[in-house]
Amino acid sequence: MSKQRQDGAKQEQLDAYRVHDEGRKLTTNQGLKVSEDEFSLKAGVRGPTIMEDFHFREKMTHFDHERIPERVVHARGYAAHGVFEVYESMEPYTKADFLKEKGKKTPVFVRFSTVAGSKGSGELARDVRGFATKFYTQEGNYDLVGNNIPVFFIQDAIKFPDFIHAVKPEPHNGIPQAASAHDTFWDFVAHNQETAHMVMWQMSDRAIPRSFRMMEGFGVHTFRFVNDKGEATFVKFHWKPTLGVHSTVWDEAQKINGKNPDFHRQDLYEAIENGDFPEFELGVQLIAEEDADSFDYDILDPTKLWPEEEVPVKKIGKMTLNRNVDNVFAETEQVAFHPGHVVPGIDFTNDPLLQGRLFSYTDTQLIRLGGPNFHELPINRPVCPFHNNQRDGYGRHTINVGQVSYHKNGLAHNTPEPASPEQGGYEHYQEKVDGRKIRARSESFNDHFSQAVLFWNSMSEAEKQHIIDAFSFELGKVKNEDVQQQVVNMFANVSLDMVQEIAENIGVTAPKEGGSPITKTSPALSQENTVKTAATRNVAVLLDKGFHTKEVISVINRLVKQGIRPVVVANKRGEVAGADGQTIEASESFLTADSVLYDAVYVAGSRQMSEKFSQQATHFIHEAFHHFKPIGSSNDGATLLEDSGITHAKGVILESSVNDFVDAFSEAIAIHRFWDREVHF
Ligand code: HDE
Repeated sequence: MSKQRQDGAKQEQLDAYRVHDEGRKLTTNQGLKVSEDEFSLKAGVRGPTIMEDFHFREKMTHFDHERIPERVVHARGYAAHGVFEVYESMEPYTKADFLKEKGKKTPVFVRFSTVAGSKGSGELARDVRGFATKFYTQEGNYDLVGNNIPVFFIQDAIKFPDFIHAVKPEPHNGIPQAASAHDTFWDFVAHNQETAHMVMWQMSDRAIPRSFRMMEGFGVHTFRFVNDKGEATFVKFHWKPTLGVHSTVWDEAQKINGKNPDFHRQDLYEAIENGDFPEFELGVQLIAEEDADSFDYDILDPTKLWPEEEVPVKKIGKMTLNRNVDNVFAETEQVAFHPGHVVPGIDFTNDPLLQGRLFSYTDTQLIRLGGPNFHELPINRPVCPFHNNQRDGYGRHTINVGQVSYHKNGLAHNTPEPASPEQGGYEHYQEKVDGRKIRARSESFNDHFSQAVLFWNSMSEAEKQHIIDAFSFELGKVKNEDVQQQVVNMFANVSLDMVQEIAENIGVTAPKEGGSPITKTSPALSQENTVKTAATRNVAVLLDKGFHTKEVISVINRLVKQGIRPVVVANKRGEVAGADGQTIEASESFLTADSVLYDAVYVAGSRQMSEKFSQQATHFIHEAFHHFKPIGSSNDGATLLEDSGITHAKGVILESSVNDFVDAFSEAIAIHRFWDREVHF
């Protein structure tokens, strides 16, 4: 284990709830020892089961009630514990205690998710990813409930049920699962053009991440920091992964969904078990109140981002995920996030999407977790004390002692805490609000395309091609031609070149007019400019009987030294003997492993490769090549690369010296993908 786990206040609290069942005698829930757990109580060995069998009834009843409703969105999720540590005090901007002191640590719990699919759906869907963080601060829980895309589809919460209905499986036939490639989603897009910017992101590589560990996170909305003096600053939150932002390719993603629908959760789980603790730096973009109107977009519009080149991201701390959950249901399923869980120093704005979320999240927990006491579930409990006059309800755990359950009272002397810095009561920012009641959208929210264009302009050629391919796939699955045409016409506002290619691919009329005069770019939006490192990447080592022992062992050891994870794949699992008789254990066979599950392929081969090995390895290499992955061989395996005709291509590494090979191969792994192979799907 490379790094030490730091268990804080939250883990100590959870310890009180953790139960270890190993070696324990079975009892009923009432503590009665049971003598038998395989046979129900019957009237005679071949007779009917009888009502009196309280043990059977208890066991079966509990089982019958095991399921709770899945989240209406973000049902498919996976979570981990960790710690957040402050780099730089934010005291000038916020009185939030957990951000005030350099070095201060706060326990966190993070749940990553897809949005549209149900609880058992494949994790490589083309979709937004949820990135929800609960900070267990000394002033109460603060939830930063964000996504991996910095903007959203709609501008007003009242449209959320419509949007989700449009993207979920169509109600008349329940198809398709976890996919936006169908008529109702695109019909919604065409009729709600505020979706344009977000749809560009969704059609980009951001929507098919390589790993939860390699995604950015965004608070999306504009929030407020409020300092001790009551002064406010507008703030947007970012999570920046230290491993950089990386994606899969769409053909690969679809195959992963079949080969390993748990690909993302397994990646997160194993990284944490291996001590490769995922890290994300917390960044803030700040805009002073007086500057709020000086941008060419409305800073309260959730379909707009603040380009990082204009409003820099200040990194203020780092989150390290260092502990897997013990029980997925108790922790990952029962965790209840809410953008309204704030602490003093963090406040809301009038973003109409955020305002609506403040209602929805408690409401949804009430149905999902079955009543108003979900805050008492171990994963949801704050680490600071909590007291009030709320009482009773389903599943109440707390035994509130005493006769008083009301405010104001003279008998118990429990009062609110004034909002002074010393006493710490929460005070809402005293924003002056004055207006007529009106159902309308501010005109300043009307520009739906400028930032969609900014995004498009900022993409590399490969990223642009992926967007065109994604649109062509998604619209290609749409059956209604009017919908296809409307979408193509709509996105002519972004780029004429883009839609002309899409139109051609799907067989509708290519718009002749459109495009945008905007030439601005934001390099931070392109994944080409992200952090590049080979650390924690997995490499399939394809090995056949009679391999060059010294060389292969040396390559494997050197890769491991660089933090890379080699996985040996052979014709069969188990020991594979090298040329000198020494063996290496293959943990996977060609039946259990698949090219799409690895970041790179090292073809170790052997001097006399078997027919079976050559065939399987060639297929493996072929797929890796078409997914633009690094492929390498130091010696024996080279013939397979030569036979595949790929040795001229970038990212195909052939070196006979082990040192040179490992250096070049790791560099290629860090680059991640070699897009200039010019292969399109
Ligand atoms: Fe959510 N969202 N959302 N959402 N959201 C939920 O709450 C909702 C939005 C996000 O891992 C639900 O507990 C409305 C934006 C995440 O448990 C629900 C609107 C962003 C998660 C809900 C939005 C998010 C949720 C369903 C439009 C990024 C998963 C289950 C106004 C900033 C949290 C639940 C977890 C979950 C409502 C839009 C992020 C129904 C009404 C924008 C990460 O309350």
